[in-house]
Amino acid sequence: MQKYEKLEKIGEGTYGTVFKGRNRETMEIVALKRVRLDEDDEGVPSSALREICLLKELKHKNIVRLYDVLHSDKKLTLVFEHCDQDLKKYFDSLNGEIDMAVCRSFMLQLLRGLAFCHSHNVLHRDLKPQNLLINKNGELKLADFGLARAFGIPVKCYSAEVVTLWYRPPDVLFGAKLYTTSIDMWSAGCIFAELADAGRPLFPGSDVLDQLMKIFRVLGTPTEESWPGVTHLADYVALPSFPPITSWSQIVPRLNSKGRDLLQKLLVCRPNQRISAEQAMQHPYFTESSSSNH
Ligand code: Z3R
Repeated sequence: MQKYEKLEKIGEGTYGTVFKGRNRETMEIVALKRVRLDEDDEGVPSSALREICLLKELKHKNIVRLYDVLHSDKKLTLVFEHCDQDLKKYFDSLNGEIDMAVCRSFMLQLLRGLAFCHSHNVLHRDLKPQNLLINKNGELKLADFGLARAFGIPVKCYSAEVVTLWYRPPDVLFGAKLYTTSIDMWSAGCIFAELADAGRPLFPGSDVLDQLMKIFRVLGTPTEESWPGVTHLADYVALPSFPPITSWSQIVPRLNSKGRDLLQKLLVCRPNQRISAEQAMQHPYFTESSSSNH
């Protein structure tokens, strides 16, 4: 840690506190993430360390670079590229108004980052506005990629804060244990709707059942017909049968029809029917002439 000077606190993440830092040799500003694992643990598992070290090779302009992994005294500090702010803080600064060109640009950058990680078989599993970082020049970068596989997703943050369920897909909420890239595509859909509504979350559930109910009230309750195998998932519970809504323009009024079409292709309950990041990047919503308001 002598290599870095710790500066002010900039955030609280799932695994620990994030500080601004400075490389004493190069004077470069970085983000230092001190990871706290279980109190009574024997230090950092070697499997987790190996996973994390592989993430240093994941280099893309829409992924927050992991520069260094510092492991000493059973403590782990991850040294990341520094960004100006996270999307959650950006939303707080908007006062309910977002430029739809910014919404589209952020969404395309989110998909580019996802497509890159997914092509390297790295999943995020816990995408949310707090780990999307933005710079003053309008760049968006995904933070904390691959950490969920190394450390798991706890129920509570190290700071005892509850981990949000708002961006979690129905298959995971029903206890599906097979994690695939489709999990991040659901989260991307929730974030897209939130971007289009200047930071108002789409499905702000308070617990697993409330989360599922909020989703099904919009998309309709899945059945064995619409989603073969759903009733066999580990934590499946029968819920009231809601029909799907017919008017997406009421859910995301500021999003044009191409944007609403993309959103519906992301927010599909049956995971293997969800659009991939690579396909989503090719959607007509992103073609230059698609800036219409209807
Ligand atoms: C890597 C991993 C997590 C974070 C990083 C870098 N930078 C973060 S969180 C951050 C958060 C802000 S500024 C930089 S904030 O001021 O918007 N909370």
